[in-house]
Parts: sequence; C-alpha cells; structure tokens
Amino acid sequence: MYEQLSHSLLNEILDELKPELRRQDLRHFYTRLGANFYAIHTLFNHLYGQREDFKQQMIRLVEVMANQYINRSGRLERSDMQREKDLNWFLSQELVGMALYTEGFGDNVQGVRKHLPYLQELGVNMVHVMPMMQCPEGASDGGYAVSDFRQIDARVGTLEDVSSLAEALHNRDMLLVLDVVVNHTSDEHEWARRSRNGERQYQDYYYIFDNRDLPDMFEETLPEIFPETSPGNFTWDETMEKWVMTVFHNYQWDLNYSNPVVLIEMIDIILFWANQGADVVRLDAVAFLWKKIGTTSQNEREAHLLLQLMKDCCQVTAPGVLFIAEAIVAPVEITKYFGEDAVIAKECEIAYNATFMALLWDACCTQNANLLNRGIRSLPDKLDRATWLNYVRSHDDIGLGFDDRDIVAAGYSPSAHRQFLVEYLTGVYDDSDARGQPFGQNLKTGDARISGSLASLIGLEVAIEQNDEARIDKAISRILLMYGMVLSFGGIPLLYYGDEIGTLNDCGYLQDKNKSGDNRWVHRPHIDWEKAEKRREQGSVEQRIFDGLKKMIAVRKTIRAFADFNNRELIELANPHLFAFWRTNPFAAGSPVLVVANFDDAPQYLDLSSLGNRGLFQFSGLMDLYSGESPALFKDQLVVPPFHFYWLTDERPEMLM
Ligand code: OTU
Repeated sequence: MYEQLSHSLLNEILDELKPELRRQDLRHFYTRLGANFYAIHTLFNHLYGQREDFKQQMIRLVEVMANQYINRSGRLERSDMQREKDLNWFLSQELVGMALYTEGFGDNVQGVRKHLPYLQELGVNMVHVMPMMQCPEGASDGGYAVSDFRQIDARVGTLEDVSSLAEALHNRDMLLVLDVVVNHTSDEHEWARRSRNGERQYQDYYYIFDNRDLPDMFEETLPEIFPETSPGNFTWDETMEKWVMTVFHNYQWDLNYSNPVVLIEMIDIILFWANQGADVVRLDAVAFLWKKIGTTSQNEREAHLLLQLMKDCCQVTAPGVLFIAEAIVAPVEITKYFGEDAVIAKECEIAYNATFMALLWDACCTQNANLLNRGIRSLPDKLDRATWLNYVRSHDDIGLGFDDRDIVAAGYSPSAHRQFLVEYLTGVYDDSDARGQPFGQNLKTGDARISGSLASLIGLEVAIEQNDEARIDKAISRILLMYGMVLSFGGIPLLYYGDEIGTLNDCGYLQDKNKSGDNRWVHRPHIDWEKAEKRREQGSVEQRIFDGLKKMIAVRKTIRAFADFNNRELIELANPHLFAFWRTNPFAAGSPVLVVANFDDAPQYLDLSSLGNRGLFQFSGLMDLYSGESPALFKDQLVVPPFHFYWLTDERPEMLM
C-alpha cells in the first residue's frame, strides 16, 4: 500500500520536475532514485508529513539530488559504479587513515598536497583533512563554526586547491575525508545574519526563543558540552533580543531540523562536497541533531532518521561516498549510528570507536586490562558493511565515556576511578609521568576530560626531559602498543598527525588569543619538518616511532584476517594485564591471528593451553608477524614482554594473504 503511494508520488514529482532535469541523460540517477525513493519518502513523510508544503519540499529534495548528480564529474561517477560492484571495499585491511589540520600539517591546502609523499612513505592512504570551510577569524572552534559551507577558508586555500588535492590523492590511490558540520553554523553564517536582520524564514533555521520559558525547560535535562567556556545551552542575542540555542560554543547556533528546508540545504551541502572529490564525509556531532524537551537531546530517534535520509539521498547521487558518524556517546548508543533494525548499515558506514579509545587509555594508566576486557564486551556487534574508525588520539579531548556498570564490574567505583584517570593523565597522581591537561571540567558534575598529545600523555615528554633512556624506551613501546591494538582490532585505523614522530604538547597556542582559552590546541601541532627529518637518523626517537608504525602498517596490509568482517573473538584470560583476541580469516579456512597485548611494566605470561583447540593453530610454531620473530615460550606459556604486543600466527606469512 505504502509503496504504491511512493510510486505515484514519484511519478507526480517526475512530471513536475523542471524541463532541464528531464532532458538530461540521467539514467543511473533515476535507477537509484527508484530504488531509494520508497525509503526517502517514508522517512521524509514521518518527519515532515504534517506540513502543507510537504510535496513542494519533496520536489525540492529531488531537484537537489538531480542537480548535484548532473554536477558530478565523470571520474567520480565511474568510481561510484565501481564501488557499487565492490560493496565491501572499505572493510579491507589495506585502509589506513590519518587526521590532520591543514595549517598544522602543511600551512595550507597546497602544502598538504606537497607532503603527500610523507604520508605514503608511512603507508597512510586515507587522509582526513580537518574542516577548512570558511569560518570567522576568532570564533571558529578550529573550523567547526562554519560561516560559508561552500567556500574554503581563504587563509588555507581555494576550492580549486581542494579539487587538485582530491585529484592528487586519487592518483596516488588515497582517499579524501572531509567534514560537514551538520549540527550547527557559526553565528556569522548568512542564515544567522539574516535571522538577526529579522527575516523569519531564516530564524526558522535555528531554535530561537523570545524568552527563557522553553530554554529553562530544556536546561533541566541538557548537559553542558563546554562548561568552562560556554556554560549553558542558550545565548542571548542582543540584536534580535532573543535566545538562541547554542549547545556547543555560544557562537555555534544549532540548526533546526524540524524544518525540512534545513535538511535539504545540508543534503545539498553534503553532495556538494561529495562532488568536490570527498570519498568519505565525516558528519560532525550527529548525536545532537534532534532536540526534545525533557531529554539530553542526544541520540534521539529522529536524529537517526535524519541520518538515514542523508544516506539514502547520498546513495542516489553519489553512492560511492561513505559517511563517518562522529558520535562520541555511550557504547550501546554508538553502534546505532550504523542504522538500527537493519542487516546492513543504512546510516553511517563508519563510526568513531570512542569506547575502544577510552578503554585503551584506561589500560595504559592502570597497567591493567580489566576494564578494557569488560568494556569492550559492552560494545554491541556491528551490522554488516559497517566498520570502526579505531584511534588513540584525535583533535578532541579524551572523554572517559565508559559504562558505569563496567567500571563497577572491573572492581572500581565509577567516580573515584574517573578521578584517578584524570589525575593520572594530568600528572597530578604521584606515580604518573603523563603530561595532559584537564579539559571541560564541570564543577557541578565533577566531570572532566583530557587534552594532550599521545607522546606527552604516555610519558615521552617527561622521559626526554629527564634524559632517561629506559623511560624513553618504555614510552616508545607504549606508543607502539597502543597503535598495535588500533591496527589489529578490526576497522580502519586513524592515526593522528604528529604521533608518528612523537610530537609533544605544543603550548604555542597560549600566545594566540583566539586559541588560548581552549587547551585542545595543545595537541593540534604544527609539524616541525626538521624533527620529521630525524626519522632517517637510526636510533632517534622519531625514527623508532616512525619506522615502528610504518612496519606495522605495511604488515597489517598483508594480513587478510585484519579486514573487518566482524571476525574478532575476544579471549577471556586469567591474567588481568593482558588483552587478547583472535582475528579469523574471513575469506579462507587458514589459521587465525592471535593478538596479545601486555599493558604492564613487567613481563606477563599467557597459558596457551587455556585457549583451547583452535583448529589448526599450532602453538609450537608461533611467529610474530610484526617483528618476524618467534616469541619466548616456556612449555605452553607464552611470555609477553612489558608494554608489548604480538600478532601471532602459526603459518608462514604468505599463507595469510
Ligand atoms: C565535535 O566534537 C568536534 O570534533 C569538535 O572539535 C567540535 O568542537 C564540536 O564537535 C563542535 O562542533 O560533538 O559528538 O568532548 O568530543 O564536542 C561529539 C567534546 C562532539 C567533543 C564533542 C564532539
């Protein structure tokens, strides 16, 4: 019944489309529109069906998709078609990403292009260039307060620079990831300026209130994201003399997705960037898309429906383009961004694995994998055709978003344990050599998150200061251990620029009045290219980290069991310092890879006999794929050195490919 409604509406829409859209050769477009229209119509109707202008809005949406399809280059269309045939292309173990800031990595977009050989040397083939759309000089939130979604910030380049970067990447078989900040705009965006001008049409793009009645109701349940710099979730606008919803900074106005015009604008913008050559679009702050009084206004069902609509529309125009969900939320909520009630992912194909990231830091601080072992089990299974973005550090703070019940099960008290972690990572704790800084401290709730570069958090800064070789060794081992996990867990590893050469905290941001209030800048470095050159000096810190990662990446790419087909089995171990899992080969019956990590400062052993009989796995002939060496064994006890990991196989490596 409902399908019939969709069919007749689609026919009506096609009849009413502008003649030029009918004249073009749009065969592939109409095939995909036909295949996706039922879903699009159903979702759109669910969200906006009660509106009188429903049909006009639907027509507008179809026009947007058609126009962007017409603008799509032949090269990108061919890549769409190829990816349609090879549906699982992005689950491959061959993908390795890095996130970087244009200015910090290459000064500008052309500079990023110039340094692509460096990324290739390391083995990175997917580059997330942090947001570089036009934003105000001061209030920019590092690019996440966009004032024009279709322009590049003049300080870093032009649209042409981005197109040539995309082309240069594609010529090197590398992927481009770009951000679309879907939840909010800068208060200097044209829509905000016109709202201030009193234009009702644009005021409807945001949540704007005459008085505090509704804001006060919202505030009862809304948490604060930046409690120190932007307390509360609403900002008084002097010009309009009204309250604006600003969940993040007071200059970031939340978009009102109960207005279909907003959704259509954002879909247009996503498709615009797809057409500039983005292979993957990172959708920022997706948990926040739908607001509801009496809730935290995060992870609402409608936020998921909006994402499904975005995905369906992208599938019509640019089906080769993937979405990353940036939803740093509780483990049970994160997996929902792949799309619920489905077999294959129908929202975002990729999501940040914030749970794994935070748990790895817990294991690092406690030298114990207890919480990691429990917490990772709270992460529900993924859908087919969905994959994680696994990372150690990002441009943001580290949030301690574990499930309280897991903390309790691991034997700690949630608030005391979180406090310990903050104290440990900020170096307040006696035994700690971490050099992080507290971020987003909320005196009302006691919450805090952590800023700091990987190398400084893991003790390298202190070790270098003390000129303590043994500590330097340890810090390097721990950096490689963390990445050893991220590269083998299942999903796309996302390195963070600067980590590969052990970049320390950079306090330069304190000199810049636009940055000094936000200590996340301490870990958003300017790459020191002279330091990077030291990667060629045998025995230098830079060389040991860079070459360690380079080798790890190269080896990862050859291990098919590291492709992500939900082919991971966690292993329950008696030794709390160890974290271990099997990666089975999804394509062939061969031997699995046994991943083992020791987070402790002392060697630990694992009873191989406790692992049971794993098919053909021959414990006697073990070899570590990373080092190419055989691990130390005493009878059936495997010895794992301090801060060390193994990728173990019992086969010759060529059997794994
Ligand atoms: C994202 O952050 C971006 O990554 C941040 O750089 C931006 O400041 C922010 O959005 C606003 O655009 O929204 O879903 O703990 O993890 O703000 C999570 C803080 C987000 C960040 C959180 C995050």
